[in-house]
Amino acid sequence: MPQYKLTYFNLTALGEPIRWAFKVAGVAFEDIRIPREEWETNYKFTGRFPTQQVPLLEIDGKVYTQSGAILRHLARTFGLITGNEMVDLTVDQADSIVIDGFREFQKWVREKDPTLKADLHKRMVDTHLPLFLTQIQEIVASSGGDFIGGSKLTYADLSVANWFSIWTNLFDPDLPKKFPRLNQHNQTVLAIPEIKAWIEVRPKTNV
Ligand SMILES: N[C@@H](CCC(=O)N[C@@H](CS)C(=O)NCC(=O)O)C(=O)O
Repeated sequence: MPQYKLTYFNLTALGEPIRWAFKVAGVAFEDIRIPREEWETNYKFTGRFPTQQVPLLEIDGKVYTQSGAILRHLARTFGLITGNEMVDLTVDQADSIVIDGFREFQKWVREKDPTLKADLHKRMVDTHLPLFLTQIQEIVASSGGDFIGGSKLTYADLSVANWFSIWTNLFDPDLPKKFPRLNQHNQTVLAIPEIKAWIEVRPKTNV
């Protein structure tokens, strides 16, 4: 088995579905967490980060960036895809919708002006989340099983459940009521023994 080292901030966000993939597969990895306040001074511009961003995964010392590429690589390696081309298209689609949601979330995170930040928060609650979550809920509801790809757990279940929890906590506590099928999906994924056990011991963070 290769040696895996994941470098990210002390956050869930883009790093957490990658951590969950390791946990579900029972594969050891080093979980390196950079203190956010030291990022720009001590890390970002050192040449160690090809895109000057995280997450970054080292596999036997070779560096890979891009959370989606990393997650899909692990999914193929650990069997977190269905193997059916058409079903996996739906799986990729759900994950890509979540990443569109991440980009809107990131605009809100980065905004410093309080008025503009409040406006971005409202747009997330009123416009972006309903649009994105309606699409994902339809995919889950028509999958024919508990998961996005039917009865098989895939990497997109990890990213969807992670972001559904984050968005419920930070944007709209009514998401579980508004999206009952996605809430059920969230509960199913969070109850997977390896994920449940990890959530109990993982560092406590706001995001
Ligand atoms: N497309 C990249 C986006 C990575 C990204 O936006 N990372 C953020 C943290 S979530 C980051 O490194 N922020 C610090 C910076 O840009 O200086 C991916 O999916 O990995």
